[in-house]
Parts: sequence; structure tokens; C-alpha cells
Amino acid sequence: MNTINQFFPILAAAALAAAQAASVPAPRPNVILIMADDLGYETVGANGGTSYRTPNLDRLAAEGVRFTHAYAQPLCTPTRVQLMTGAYNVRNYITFGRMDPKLTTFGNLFRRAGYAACIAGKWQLGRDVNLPRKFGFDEFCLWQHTRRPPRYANPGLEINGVAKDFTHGEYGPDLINAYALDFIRRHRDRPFFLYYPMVLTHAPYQPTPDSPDWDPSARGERVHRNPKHFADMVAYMDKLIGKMTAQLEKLGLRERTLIIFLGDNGTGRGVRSRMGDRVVVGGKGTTTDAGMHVPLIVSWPGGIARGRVCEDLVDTTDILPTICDAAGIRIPNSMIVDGRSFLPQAQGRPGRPRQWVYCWYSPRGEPLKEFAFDARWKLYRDGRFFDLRRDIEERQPLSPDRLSGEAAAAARRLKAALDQFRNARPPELPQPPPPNSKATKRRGRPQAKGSRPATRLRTPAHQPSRLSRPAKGAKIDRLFSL
Ligand SMILES: [Ca+2]
Repeated sequence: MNTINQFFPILAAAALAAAQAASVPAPRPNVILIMADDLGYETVGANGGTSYRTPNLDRLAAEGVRFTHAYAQPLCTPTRVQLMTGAYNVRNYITFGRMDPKLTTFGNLFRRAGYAACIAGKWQLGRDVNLPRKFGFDEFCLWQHTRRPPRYANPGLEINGVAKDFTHGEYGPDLINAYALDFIRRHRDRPFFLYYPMVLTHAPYQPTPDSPDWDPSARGERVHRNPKHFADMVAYMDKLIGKMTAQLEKLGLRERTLIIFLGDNGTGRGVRSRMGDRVVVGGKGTTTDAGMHVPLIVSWPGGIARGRVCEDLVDTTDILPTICDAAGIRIPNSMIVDGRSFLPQAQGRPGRPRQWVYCWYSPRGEPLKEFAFDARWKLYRDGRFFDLRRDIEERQPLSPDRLSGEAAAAARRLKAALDQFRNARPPELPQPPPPNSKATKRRGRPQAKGSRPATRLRTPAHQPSRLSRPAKGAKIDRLFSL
């Protein structure tokens, strides 16, 4: 041992540190989960995006790990439910704008483990004033909780369940960010979990306080709308993330805070962004890469690698097990979790990367779209099969009868993945029409929608869906509270 100490002092120091780490439990990290709304992979500079300024996200990536193959569901609520429960939508999704109140979320798990838990941002998961508490959050500052006011200039929010309308030129994203920063300050002496689902950069594309045409007297979501504002909104989102990291640094918490940043689905329909020479058209709501490929950046100076890029597949069911892994929280056996922790990969170890991503998608009771894919191949339940490397927009399905070699093996692998979920839908949940129903045929090829203009998309931001109205939701809530 003396010889080792003499000739390998660094090794000896490392061994000592490891021994100390084994005997003294490390303090539990804080966890901040940031999710931008409608922000695809192509928008972030660190990913190769060239249309927008994202210096704070780029710095976060440089200080942490950037994932190149992370996928969300194509739309808000399906992703949020999947993210919060760690389970694929086939197991627990009800309908748009709702989450089954009986579900256990990461908020519940962190709160039970002694963390202070807060959600600040977009809710859209049911209008019961007590739902955020039921899902584990002690404190909440939300937009679209019990009602549907504007989110940007002069917004309406619910703060711990109390509705408040702002009328003096306030900007909703600033208010939510300030609430989150205050939560961090007040809980700096104990482990906290902050879920920060930002309202930016969702349409309507309106001026930010940094835009030349910012109008502090603007009212509602129909004024000053112009796609040109999207760039300002991306920059503002990035600025608010910079404020959060600055707050952590100021309070001395940066080293022991795990930050995860991701998008909840692809960029809004029709938004054209560049990655150098390549133009990417936002495809939110579609099941192609443009609808599901999102940025994922993980930073934890005291706990993971720096400046690393990871090409492993990740999907939104993986977030819950990853943050539980980092915080040393055991997931109860009673919870079915489809995700797997990618913390090992973030720490530079091989880990146990997933071999495919599965998607069950029927946000408002449409005919089911169900498929599995990996970095190259994609198989839909209805038999359509694509080589994503050659056909990222899924325009030319390959004939299943003519596959050979790698393609045939991939099709078999993905078919086996799909078959794992054949009976996963609980019979008491709403059952969408099968993918080969007439409605699917009338709709035509879903992969061709990516180029439609943004105005064609019927999202709750513009036109609340029939199913997201309170009366229908109340009925659904009753159905699932049995
Ligand atoms: Ca969204």
C-alpha cells in the first residue's frame, strides 16, 4: 500500500475519496426539471440550430451532457402524463387536458422522500383546484389550471390555487420564473424538486418584453400575433433559464443541483428553422421526427460528466426513473414504470440504453397511432415501416415482403416491442378506434402534415377541443374516480 501511495498518489487519493463516499452518504441533490412548450430539437444552438440564440442552454450543454436522440410524445398532454408517471400512454392516458387523479407522479415520490416539491408553469391536466397537491406539489404557480386566461402579456395565473389576473404590463413567463426563483431561495437549505414546465415557446407568437414592438397594454392572445416573434420567444426562454442557473450559483447550489431541460413535443406546425443548410419545419402533433424529436440537456456539476454528448435513445418515460435514481428514491413496486434511468450514461458509464421507443398516441380519441422505432427504423402497428435515415419525413413506406438483412431484423425487433403492449391498455380506460378504421383512411397519410401552416393546427391555445371543456372533463373525472 505504501508503495502504491508512493508511486500512485493520485490513485491513492481516489481510493480514499471512494472510501469516504462509501461511508458518508452524499447529500441528496436538488432536482430542477425544465420543459419548454413546443420546442423541437432543431431550435437549440448546441444541437446545431442556427436560427435562434440560446447561449444559456448551450452553456448548460457544455457543462453537462447533451442527448441527441430524445423523443417526446407529439403533443402536450400525452407527454406531460408520460413524463410525470414514467409510464407509456397506453397504460394511463385518458384524454387531452386531463390526468387521472388516481395516478402517482414524480411529485408524489419526491414529496414522500422528504423533498420540497413545486410546480411552476403550464398545468392543463385538470381543473380541480386540489389536483397539484394531489399529485405531490406543495407549492404551485400555474397557467391553465382552473381556467384558460392569456399566458403572455397581462396574464392570468393561479398561485397555490388562488386566481390572479395581472393588468400592469406584466409578462407571464417572468412571473412564473420569479416564483420559481423564490421557491429555490426559500428552500436553499433542504433538498427540493422544482418542476418548471415553461409556457414559452408555444403559440401565439407574440412580442416579449425584449421585442422592439412589446406592448405592455396588450390584452389577450389574439393581438400582435406574428411568426417573426418566435425567435424572440426562444431567446427569452433561454434568458429565463440563465436567470435560474444564476440564482443557483448565487446561492451556492449549482454543484448539487441536477438540471434537466427538454421540450414537450416538436416545434409548432409550420415554423421554419435552420440547422445550417438544412431547413426543419415544425411538426408538432405529427408522429414524425419533426413532431417528437426534442432537445434534452442534463447538467449536474457535482454528479455527472461535463461536455459529453450521448447518442443513446431516450424517451419521456425515462425522466422519472432518472431523477429518482439521482435522488436515491426507490420507485414502489406498485408503480408500473416503462422508463429506465439514463443517469449512468450521463455519468459516462455504459448504462442500460433502451433499444426502442414505443408510442401510443390518441390525444383526443382519434384512431390510434401506435408504433415503435429506434435511431434508424420505425414500424407502425398498421404495418408501415420506414428507414428514417433515408426518409425522415416518412413518405415512402417500405414493403414488408421485400425486407432483408438489417431491415428485416429491425422490423422483427420492433414488432416484438409493439407486441409487448398488445394487452397493456386497462379495459376501463377509453379505447380509441383501431388504426385501420375508416377515420384513419379519411385523414390520409399522417406523415404528410408536417408542411402545413401553423394556422391549420387546432390546439387548445386557439380552439379548446370539445373533450377539454369542463363539462366533459367532469364526466371523465367521475368515471375514473370510481
Ligand atoms: Ca406542447
